[in-house]
Amino acid sequence: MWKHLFLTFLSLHCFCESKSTSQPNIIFIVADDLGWDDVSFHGSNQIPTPNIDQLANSGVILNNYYVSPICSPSRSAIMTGKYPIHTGMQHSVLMAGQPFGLGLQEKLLPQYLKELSYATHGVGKWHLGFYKYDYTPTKRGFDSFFGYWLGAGDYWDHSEQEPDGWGLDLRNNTEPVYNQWGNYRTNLFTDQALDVINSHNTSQPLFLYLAHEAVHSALEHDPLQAPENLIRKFKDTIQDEKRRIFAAMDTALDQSVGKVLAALKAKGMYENSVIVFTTDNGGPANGVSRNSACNYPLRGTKYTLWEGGLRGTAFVHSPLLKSKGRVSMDLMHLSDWVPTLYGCGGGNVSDLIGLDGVDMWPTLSQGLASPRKELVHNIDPVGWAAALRYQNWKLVVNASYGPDRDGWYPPPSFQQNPSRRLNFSNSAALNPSLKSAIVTCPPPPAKPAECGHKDGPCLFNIDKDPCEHTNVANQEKDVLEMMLQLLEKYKKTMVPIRNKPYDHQANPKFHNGLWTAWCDEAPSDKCD
Ligand SMILES: [Ca+2]
Repeated sequence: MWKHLFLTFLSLHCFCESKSTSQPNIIFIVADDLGWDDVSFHGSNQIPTPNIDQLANSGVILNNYYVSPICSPSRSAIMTGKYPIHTGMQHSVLMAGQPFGLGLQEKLLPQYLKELSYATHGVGKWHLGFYKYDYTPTKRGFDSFFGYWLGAGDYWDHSEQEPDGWGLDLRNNTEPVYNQWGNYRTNLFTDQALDVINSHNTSQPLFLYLAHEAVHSALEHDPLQAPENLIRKFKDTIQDEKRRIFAAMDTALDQSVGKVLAALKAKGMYENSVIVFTTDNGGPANGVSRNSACNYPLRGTKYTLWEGGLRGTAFVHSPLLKSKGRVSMDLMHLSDWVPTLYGCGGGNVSDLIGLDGVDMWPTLSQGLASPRKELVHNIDPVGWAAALRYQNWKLVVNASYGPDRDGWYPPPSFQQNPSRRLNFSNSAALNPSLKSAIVTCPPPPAKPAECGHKDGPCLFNIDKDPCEHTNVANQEKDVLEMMLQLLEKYKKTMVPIRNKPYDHQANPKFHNGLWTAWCDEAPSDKCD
């Protein structure tokens, strides 16, 4: 009877749009550490991303869309629909030997969608905990998972090296995978995603979460890895060797998007699919884990609360969108995906309780005004660096990261080539959405505004000054005061951080060369 009632409810619900007669497939593609200027739809003429551009330009480009500045917090927000300050994931990332993960009391996106009868498959990166098997993807709502549990790894041999160990990190569900040595990760994960699509029983809606490693750096001693044939494509156009290899990594990602689209079309699933593409954080253009990504002209890098760390490259594409081929400037946060996709999949969004995310589907599909007026970028109780938005205003406090991360970093080999804009004028003629997707700013100031502990809070008008050239805290004292009060309000809602000290028993040398759920396999006194 319950099943009958459920199906009756589904038949009455509009799903994403009335055009759809069945629940849409949801294809959620996450790029890792992809910068603002690493896709050509944002203006880069260094690295063409034609497959990504095609979907972005004929979908809705999200140009006022925010992610967390680092991996684990972003992924926790995608999965839970909550700010990291409300799940304990607001400080740093999860390192290999730390016995914690995203809390088991949290309900995750694949669990929400399973309630709506979706098949749920994960491919690629997890990075939300694995010290016990209960924290791994197939215990948390995914029917299947093929990928890695840590934050990064070698693209060819699938090992991950962290300060206290080096071992294999590749899993098929919970089983180690030993036979993919030499298979380039971006292609390997693409092939897995195509297998999911090709073998899918279309009587059921599909949720495919494809979280690439691309374009994250690999191991510290060999951070940039790409197939030689792709690197050669840029031998005449990008002089800087690191940026050239990065361009090849980016190209492999772009090709993956094209293959996924082709598979959806071949299977007859495309017309009823919603494709989301998002980076998890801005590019680490300078400083630690530099991968030669680029956020120019935005300020700052991955790890920082500047726009270069937070303003995410993203779009949504679907034949089900009513108003498409446009750039959305509606404020959006990646915690919005849970309610947006839950509603799109046939769920009643009013059933969702305790989320920070809001249902953005009417905004994305029809261009209706965004229900979101404010968002918390982060509040880190270790050092109290914090930033939040209220409409066009951005407050930044206790944030200072040094000259490698606080500035503006043009792409390596970049030259002020007039064709950069000319090219996009031409492209924009083909699609009027493209031109407004490009953020342009005057040349940056010689000295960035300082917003560290000793400097006092900063205030930026992001609409007028998206590149954070000018701190207007002294000119807009009422706004500043209002936002400081807003920050205090959010501070009171924070939960404690979940991070735990490193456990050396996690070292793969104790586990047959594997990063594994060591607290189940061989519990130490640091396992709770
Ligand atoms: Ca990342």
